[in-house]
Amino acid sequence: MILPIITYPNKQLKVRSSEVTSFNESLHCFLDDMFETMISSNGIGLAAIQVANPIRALILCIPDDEGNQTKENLLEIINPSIHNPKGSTLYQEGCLSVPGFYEDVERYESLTLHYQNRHGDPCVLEASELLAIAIQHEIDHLDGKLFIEKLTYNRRKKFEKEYKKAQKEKK
Ligand code: Y12
Ligand code: CO
Repeated sequence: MILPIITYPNKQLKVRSSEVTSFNESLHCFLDDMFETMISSNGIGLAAIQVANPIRALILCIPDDEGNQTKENLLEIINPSIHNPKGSTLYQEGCLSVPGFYEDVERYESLTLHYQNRHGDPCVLEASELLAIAIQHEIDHLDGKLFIEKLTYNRRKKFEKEYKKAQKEKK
């Protein structure tokens, strides 16, 4: 099932999501719905709060060399924590909850991720490049933060002006 994606400035996006404690059928169905929703919107990452569920779950599907996104390259990341962050990198980020806006954001270049999979098994992943950036972007969602909050004052002002204008034009 494709779920509606909440967009900025909806206040739900500011909520800090809660730890997942039940790794049951209902969680598995929800993760499947998140995948369908993300793929249907041309996304590569989605946090549960973006579809109005405040739990610490996110999915990532970085396209393979042929540009395909399949369940084979899907990561389902639950109750994540970042360890050993290193370096810094700039990348032009976008977000399904802030449609039509892309801006350079500074992130750690590499990190170690501790998380649980859909069965609650503990997992560890070494991440760099786009995967490390996407992980940080999605974990920020679990903490109620959007990438636009990392912009400088002037860039944020420019964003608010452009975004409001685009919203008006949509109506
Ligand atoms: C690097 C930086 C950020 C992330 C987080 C995941 N972000 C996305 O998946 C964003 C996808 C996106 C897709 C959109 O739709 C189309 O392009 C058709 C979009 O829509 C518009 O801009 C209108 C906006 C964002 C991962 C890695
Ligand atoms: Co996002």
